Amino acid sequence: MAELKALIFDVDGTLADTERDGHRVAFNKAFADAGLDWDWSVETYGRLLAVTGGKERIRFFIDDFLEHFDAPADLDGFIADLHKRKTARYLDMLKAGQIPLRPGVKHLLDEARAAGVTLAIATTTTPENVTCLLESTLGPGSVDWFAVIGAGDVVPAKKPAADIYFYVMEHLGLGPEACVAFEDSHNGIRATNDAALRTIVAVNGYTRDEDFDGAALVLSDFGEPDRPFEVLAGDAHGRRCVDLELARAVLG
Ligand code: XBP
Ligand code: MG
Repeated sequence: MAELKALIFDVDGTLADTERDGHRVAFNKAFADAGLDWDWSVETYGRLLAVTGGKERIRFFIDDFLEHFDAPADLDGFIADLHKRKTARYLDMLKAGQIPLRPGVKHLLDEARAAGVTLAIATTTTPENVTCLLESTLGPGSVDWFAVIGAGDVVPAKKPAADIYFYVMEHLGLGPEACVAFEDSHNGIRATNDAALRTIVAVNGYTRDEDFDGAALVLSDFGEPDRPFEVLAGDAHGRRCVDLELARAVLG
């Protein structure tokens, strides 16, 4: 039996259900702030989520969704400015407490900390979004609960590339045999598959019908002792919520 040494968490859609009512709303506020008539509906945003990274997503929208767009000479600069505005709007939403952690997440984090199991984050989102989400939901100092936070542009290729997971394991000094990853999306499981990480998926409204081939377990959410998760695929080993016993069983 391998020894479980670390839990590696994706952020958006996994630690918190941030996309539909968080990032999407912040993007739309930024477009309005910039005087653009762009407005991403829930449905359009669901299609745009095929591309990870906010800057990359804006570019995808311009290239594939707009009939016509008079691109400025410095398109990268234009996109970077829009994304900066969006991040500011998103941070305001986090600071206002508008985005909670998903059920069962804090319970698992607390259990891991008490047991001395290392915590880490591997995400495509912007680093300050991570810091602000943790501090607004878990309080000051919670960023220090995580030994490594791999986020955003720290790697050349975002998910579904496995770069961010290799980055985090390298900085942890651990291999995939000692870690369990937590994801929410097809892009995420593609990344963990390529990093040879055993992965527990907690789906959300946008990702429920995606392909999670390779996941050790697919769940409705992390579950809580009094509100068990629903098992969508895989063996939950008789557990009712995601805990260290389940993570160890998944690691094998
Ligand atoms: C999800 C993403 C991010 C967010 C938006 O990241 O793809 O791009 O949608 O955040 P993950 P930014 O699931 O890996 O946490 O605008 O900061 O990219
Ligand atoms: Mg995610």
